[in-house]
Amino acid sequence: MTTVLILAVLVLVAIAIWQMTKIFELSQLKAETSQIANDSDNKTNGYLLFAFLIFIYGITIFSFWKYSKFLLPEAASGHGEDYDYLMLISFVIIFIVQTLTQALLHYFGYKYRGEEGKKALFYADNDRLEFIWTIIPVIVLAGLILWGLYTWTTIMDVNDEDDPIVVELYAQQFNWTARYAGEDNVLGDANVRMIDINKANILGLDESDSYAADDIVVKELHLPVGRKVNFKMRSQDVLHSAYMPHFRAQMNCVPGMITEFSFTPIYTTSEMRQNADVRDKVKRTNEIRAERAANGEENSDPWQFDYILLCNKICGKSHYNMQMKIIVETQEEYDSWLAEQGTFAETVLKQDSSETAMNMQ
Ligand SMILES: [Cu+2]
Repeated sequence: MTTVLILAVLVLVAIAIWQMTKIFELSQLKAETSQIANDSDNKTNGYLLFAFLIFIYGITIFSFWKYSKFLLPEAASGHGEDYDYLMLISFVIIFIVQTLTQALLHYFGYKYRGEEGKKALFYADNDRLEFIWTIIPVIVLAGLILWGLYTWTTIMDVNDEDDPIVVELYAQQFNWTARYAGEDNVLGDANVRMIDINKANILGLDESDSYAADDIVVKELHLPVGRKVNFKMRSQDVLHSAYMPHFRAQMNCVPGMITEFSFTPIYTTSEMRQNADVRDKVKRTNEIRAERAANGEENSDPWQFDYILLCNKICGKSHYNMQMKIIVETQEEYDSWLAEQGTFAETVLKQDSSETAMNMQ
């Protein structure tokens, strides 16, 4: 009902404006009524171009001032700095070119506006000018692409140098599971066909593979700071994407194949919590949460920063909530945490052998 009323009011206002315009036109009968733009019209449009130019510059500056706080904080991985620098340089180049070309475009629009008696110059082409405005973008873009390719191949080079830890990230609708390779640092074979929910073999580890016995399956990812990690991604069902924004890392998880990504975390979780941008974000979030708490709304508990693994492929209805906490800590903290986790042999296989023993009795 309210919508109908609002629509009726809008229609009436539109009719009123139309009628008023007609009255205004009738009262101006003696004035110029030609549909052809005259010098004064062209000049007004020229000034409007400048007004639009100021508007786009203004909105750019406003967006930087208002929204740059939503960008990610400093990268927390070894390669993250190169990645961010490449993005920064690309942004700076786009920003400078955009500012200059828009100013020239609008200025020439004004300068060569239509004027009574002025005839446009017929100017077919100019090889030198065309060469200049072709070669400059070619050099800049080729430079950016080559630099980007170099950065890409460096980041994507997953190898066994520097004694990396091997961790599997297993994606399924709608959660993540991590598997550490254990003492031997080799992941045991696994296949979705070997999943046995009754024995809690949720990743389908091959029970006969000796490499699998010391594997450790967990629901929270712990990483030691300064140590390279080689991730191997698997998916149980559909395409997922392992996205760790603070480490500038993302890799698709594809059913039926193993994909890889490698990085070295350089700041522990507690160091990152001291980062100025992170503290600012936590403060802003907790102000909103305090307000929610005062109003008795949900999701009002104070929040503290943690690294996170998210799914970045829309994989189903609960995709938005497919995440896992990542804790980066010192080597000692990591070692003692890992020692507390049961291996595949201690959990699934042990249960298996005790069942067999019971059956034999
Ligand atoms: Cu997903």
